Amino acid sequence: MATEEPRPTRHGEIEEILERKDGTAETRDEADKYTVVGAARRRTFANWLTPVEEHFVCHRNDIPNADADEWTVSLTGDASGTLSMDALREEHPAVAVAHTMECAGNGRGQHRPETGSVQWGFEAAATSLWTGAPLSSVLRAHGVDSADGRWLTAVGGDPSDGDDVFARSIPLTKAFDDCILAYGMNGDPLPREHGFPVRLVVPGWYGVNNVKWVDELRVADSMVTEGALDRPGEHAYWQQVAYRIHPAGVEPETNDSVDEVDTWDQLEGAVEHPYTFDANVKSVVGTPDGESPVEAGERVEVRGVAWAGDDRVDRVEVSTDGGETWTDAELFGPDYAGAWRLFRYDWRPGAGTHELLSRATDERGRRQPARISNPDAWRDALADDAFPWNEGGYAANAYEPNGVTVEVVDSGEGR
Ligand SMILES: Nc1nc2c(c(=O)[nH]1)N[C@H]1C(S)=C(S)[C@@H](COP(=O)(O)O)O[C@H]1N2
Ligand SMILES: [Mo]
Repeated sequence: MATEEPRPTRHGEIEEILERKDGTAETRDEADKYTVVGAARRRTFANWLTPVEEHFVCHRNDIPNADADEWTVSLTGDASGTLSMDALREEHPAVAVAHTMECAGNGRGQHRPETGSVQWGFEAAATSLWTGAPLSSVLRAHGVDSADGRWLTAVGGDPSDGDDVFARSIPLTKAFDDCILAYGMNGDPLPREHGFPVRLVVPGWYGVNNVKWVDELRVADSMVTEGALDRPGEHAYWQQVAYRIHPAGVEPETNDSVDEVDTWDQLEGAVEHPYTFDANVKSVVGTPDGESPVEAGERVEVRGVAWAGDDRVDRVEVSTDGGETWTDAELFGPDYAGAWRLFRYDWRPGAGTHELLSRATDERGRRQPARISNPDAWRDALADDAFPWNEGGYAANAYEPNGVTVEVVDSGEGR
């Protein structure tokens, strides 16, 4: 299957992206398949809005050479018709949504033993304001009025050479609720690596659900299964095989539908091999960034971001002693569904080396686990304050691996 093969052209793509986006750096991809760059500096996580220059990029096939005047989206299944980019802009309301995009593989590089593929630490998360048209408006205009337990499959127009078509399904309830077809990012036209001319934005859900270069939207009773689409190639790889959370050596079962889409509820047992839908609760400290020492006795603002997919962030705690003691941080700034929140904490450190950690709790009382388990633990890890090591390295939200070591010096200049 071509999905398993390296892609030599990705290196050229990465170089071009790094030239346009100087706040990003390449991440190790053992399989040499993906175009992957992530936030180059921890300080990206000290801001609510991520500049496009610092927003990670992740995709499998070459970026299509799209002409917006020619590009169309086919509505298929229970939907019908064709959507042009002109119609998308002129016949539907323009809206903006805030969305924290996190690659479901963010944190994969923290699994021991290693899992292969893209070795992300915490650099594959970012928040943008995406502009476009509500998916509900587009679906209604094309004959779909209600969710009715159905699914929306979005298909990417990235060239797949007849193999592994990039198709992902989300429940139609989510599609109607807050998803958009985006043509703008942070007020600018959508850059080509982020999905020009049109991508799906699914607020609060893992990056993989946010299909770039959309050329088909299909409404059906089932999520995408093999042979479900009217085109050559494999249709279900990205939905039913990749991006599933399971122990080593397991082939996940194919489902037509699942009742529980909250990723954490699935992990707790609602689905045998969970799908990566909404993001698990997580946080990252942005400052201090550990790159230069701070002064003893001065006020140091510990600042970062915390997110929880479809759920609200209820609490963020900060530790400045490697997890021995914890203090509540203050949440501040914008509070939009599907986007992260800023947190802050005033710290007056004494001289020495300090390990800073943050851990967030969502509105349903689910707190980030401390570490990633060993490969045998699977679901039992959850009772042991650990995230289940899984073969694909997905959805990890442990806090210990994201800590920052800060040197505090007494230069005699402080008070
Ligand atoms: N068509 C298409 N859409 C795609 C992908 C892809 O390979 N092809 N990659 C997905 C993954 S895995 C992620 S994490 C996000 C990343 O979005 P970004 O590159 O805009 O940050 O895009 C998603 N959408
Ligand atoms: Mo991803």
